[in-house]
Amino acid sequence: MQTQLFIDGRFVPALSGATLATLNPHDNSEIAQVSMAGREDVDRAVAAAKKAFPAWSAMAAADRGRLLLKLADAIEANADALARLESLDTGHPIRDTRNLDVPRTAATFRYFGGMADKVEGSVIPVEAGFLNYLTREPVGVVGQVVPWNFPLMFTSWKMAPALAAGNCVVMKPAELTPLSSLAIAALMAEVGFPAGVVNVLPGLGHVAGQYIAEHPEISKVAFTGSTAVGRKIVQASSGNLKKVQLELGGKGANIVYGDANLDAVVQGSAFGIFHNQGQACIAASRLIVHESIADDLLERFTSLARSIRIGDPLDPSTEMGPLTSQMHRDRVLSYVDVAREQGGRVLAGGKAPDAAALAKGCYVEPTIVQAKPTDRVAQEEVFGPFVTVSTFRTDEEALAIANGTEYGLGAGLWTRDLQRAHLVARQLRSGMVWINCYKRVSPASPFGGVGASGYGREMGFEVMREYTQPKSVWVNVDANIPPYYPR
Ligand code: TAP
Repeated sequence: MQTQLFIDGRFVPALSGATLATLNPHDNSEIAQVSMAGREDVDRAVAAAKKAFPAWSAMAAADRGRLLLKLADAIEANADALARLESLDTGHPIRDTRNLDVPRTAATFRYFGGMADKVEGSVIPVEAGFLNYLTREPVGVVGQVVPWNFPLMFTSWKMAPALAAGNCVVMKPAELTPLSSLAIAALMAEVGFPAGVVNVLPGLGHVAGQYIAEHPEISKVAFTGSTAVGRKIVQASSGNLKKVQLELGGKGANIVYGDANLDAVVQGSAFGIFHNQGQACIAASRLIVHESIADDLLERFTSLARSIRIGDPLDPSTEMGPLTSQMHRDRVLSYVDVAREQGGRVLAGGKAPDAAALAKGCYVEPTIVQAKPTDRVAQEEVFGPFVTVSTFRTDEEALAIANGTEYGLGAGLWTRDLQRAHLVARQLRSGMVWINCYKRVSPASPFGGVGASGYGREMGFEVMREYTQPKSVWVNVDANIPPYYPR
């Protein structure tokens, strides 16, 4: 297990010698002491990335792609160890890290390995006598700041497209969960990525993260995390006007119409909110139900929530693990009081589990709260296994509730009515919409939001636009046409 900073192809201690413990959220025991980067370490990493950039960006795109494909193979070859490390550090159940996080991480590196040599330019029809063509060039050194909820997967979401496009990377994982990004860095060194192309700097957000956003030699910063820090990133980036890409919070609307298949709704909604203990920006955190089916649906949904097996993330039978930190668990539980103060009714959960074996960990029971759409718990991102339920009578009312927060990341709807499904999908103020499913993601499909959920898109070809800049080239190709505007 690597616990030092990864700079210029090597693991090195922070210049200050500072380290911080990373904890196992199952029992809050220490897993390891991890080096914490200071500003001077960010400078070292940026210098290494800058040095590596000319050769990396000039390398044949297919060769960059080949390295990403080799990395995907190496991730699969080390799948069990990576899954275990991620479960230890984050609290995700091992069945999820093994079956979802690790395969999705490999799939993302593989998808962008294939993408590397497909980023084409275009020829633009301008006036006679001139050829105008457009190429896409890498941005340069890019800074990336990632959160603690899916650290392994987000390492691939951030790094893979940036590298495929020919950029060099300085990435800061969250202080709570640095281990899987360091493990990926070690695999990158093993499969032959040139030194300096990728640098991974565990560190504190307000120190290393802030300096990455400010750094005058970083040309772009890509951030995933809270809306509050997203705003700070924008401000910090203004010094050298770097490109900014923000994937921020969400408050996912999950609308269930009266004609929906309730078996599918119950299963899909439980996955939407309880997977990864609800610590997902696209969590289905607001269940919005037609009044005609509300009683039936809530009975089934609460009974499923109560049956979820909570326990040690390393136990293969565990369906829900602990939240990733004690502080975050306390924050999530504090929202139960907030709900009650505004008249909310707790239908399930609302507390830590009683089991003595879980007493030292950051556990919260799956929690369902009936609340008004304007209540704080239905407006603010709780980021836990915490879903609000409200009812509606008309389609207009459902849409108004769904669009009634500052966020606009993911939203879902369940109906058998095809026309309504597409009409509502068009009217939802949201970067992603799921019809009769929830929380589907793919490296091929653009991911991102509007409003307080940020801007820019990850994944698909869209993200290649984020990690490149267009260059327009004019060529005078006709000797009979004056190369200047006639006077
Ligand atoms: P954030 O504070 O937003 O942390 C995300 C990342 O930003 C971490 O790497 C963090 O470093 C870093 N960071 C913190 N302050 C920074 C600054 N001034 N400049 C640059 N980087 C900075 O999220 P959190 O505190 O971990 O969670 C708070 C809430 O944010 C959650 O409850 C949830 O609502 C939301 N959240 C959303 C997402 C997604 S996927 N949209 C993910 C996580 C959290 P440190 O690790 O050192 O703090």
